[in-house]
Amino acid sequence: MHFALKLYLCCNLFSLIRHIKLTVRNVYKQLCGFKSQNKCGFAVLVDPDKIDETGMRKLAKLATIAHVDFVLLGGSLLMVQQLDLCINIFKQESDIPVLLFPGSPAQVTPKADALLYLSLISGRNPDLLIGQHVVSAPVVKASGLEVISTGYILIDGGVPTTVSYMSHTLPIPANKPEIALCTAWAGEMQGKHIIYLDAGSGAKTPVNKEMITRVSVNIEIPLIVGGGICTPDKVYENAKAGANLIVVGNAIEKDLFLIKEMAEAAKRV
Ligand code: 1GP
Repeated sequence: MHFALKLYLCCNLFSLIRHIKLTVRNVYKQLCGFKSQNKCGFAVLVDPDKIDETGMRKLAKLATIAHVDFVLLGGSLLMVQQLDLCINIFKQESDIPVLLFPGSPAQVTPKADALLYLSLISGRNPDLLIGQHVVSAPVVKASGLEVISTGYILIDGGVPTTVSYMSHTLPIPANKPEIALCTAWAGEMQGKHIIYLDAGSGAKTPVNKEMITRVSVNIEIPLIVGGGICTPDKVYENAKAGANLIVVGNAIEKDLFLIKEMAEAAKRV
């Protein structure tokens, strides 16, 4: 074959592969797909401080087998600086997109696939509504990450959580779905791409299904739910109530083998 023709075919092939990769990696499109089809995906939250290399490899393999949709990476504090290392290890073992769920601007790295760009809209702490975003804007802009503007809403989970302490904010009472809905509406009208209802990591009481349904049926954007979810039944209940992505961290940290049952429970809806 003529050299120029070979080169042409080769370039086309590379651009096709790149196109497929970009399409597959479009996290927000996937979330919108869940919303429009009334489906629910499943994500595992990994705190880089609480996992070592062997654990990360094991998690990546189990998550792949269980068809987990996303891995969220981040924590309120990072004691050990091993975010990039975690992503590298995970990427060696799995194709699952990694989404940053940062506790601070220091947790932004271009190695991930997307960034949940969190605005704590249930709180009145200006630093977490806009302040830290301004400070981190140059790094985020240069990162090339898919940025997903997230209206982050903290719901009372029955115990004080790290996020409410660290953010100096009061969570919305669990029995006030109307406050959660108005907060979600405000976020949606401000242009947030998704809403995240979070009872906080390690919550005693997860977000209740009445609140999930109230918010889910009244907004057009995808809804993520997490915090204190410990059983596949609870995953199923929340998915049925209208969540488009369920996030579980602690329960899977304690028992990695819960991944499969939980991911299946979310997808049963
Ligand atoms: C916390 O929603 C996540 O932000 C997950 O919480 O660790 O309690 O599952 P858990």
